[in-house]
Amino acid sequence: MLELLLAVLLGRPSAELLPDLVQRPPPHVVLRDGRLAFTSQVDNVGAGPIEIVARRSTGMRADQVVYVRAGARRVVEGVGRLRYVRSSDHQHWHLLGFERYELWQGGKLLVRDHKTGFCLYDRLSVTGMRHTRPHYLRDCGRNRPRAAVVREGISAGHGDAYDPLLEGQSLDVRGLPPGIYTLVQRVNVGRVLHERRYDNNVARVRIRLSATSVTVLPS
Ligand SMILES: [Ca+2]
Ligand SMILES: [Zn+2]
Repeated sequence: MLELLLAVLLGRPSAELLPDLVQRPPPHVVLRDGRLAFTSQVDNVGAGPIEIVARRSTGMRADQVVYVRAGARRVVEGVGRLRYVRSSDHQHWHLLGFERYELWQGGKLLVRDHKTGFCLYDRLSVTGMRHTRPHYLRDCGRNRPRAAVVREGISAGHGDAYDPLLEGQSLDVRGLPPGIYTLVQRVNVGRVLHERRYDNNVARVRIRLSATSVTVLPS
């Protein structure tokens, strides 16, 4: 607390351990049943976790917990909402709107995603960062639609990735003519989650789309 007070008084950089989310370009893009399906990966390369907590008493409003050195924390209220999702591969609480997917051509937005949200957890370690044990597990209040509290997040040095086979990891491209398009993936749209920086929150890959296949072009 004293350290934080001094940092404020002296105008030094914040003692807050802010996360820094990075949207990685998708290595896998496939065409399946008229849909462009893809991986998406978000790494946290910041000083602290991205942590979301939601309580039944506040209607599952998502609050962000920002950790401060010396064990203190600050809660940023109302950064989003959690929704309980039931489908073949999901039975847990999703943070809505964590990532967005778009298909562009010539400065024109053609298709947007309709994904139901994301369960954040420490799925993989970020290459080149200090290795720590996973803290946020793939739980997200699984099988607890009446949960009193749900906490999810991505630790610093960990990443979360989504498989193209999962529901919502695709865009409807039926009716689009063959050509070159840009697939855009964004994390933390609207900058509602507090981060160290935001300029690394978008990934763009150029793709060549034909009637039967898709190729990722070198950037
Ligand atoms: Ca960022
Ligand atoms: Zn899910």
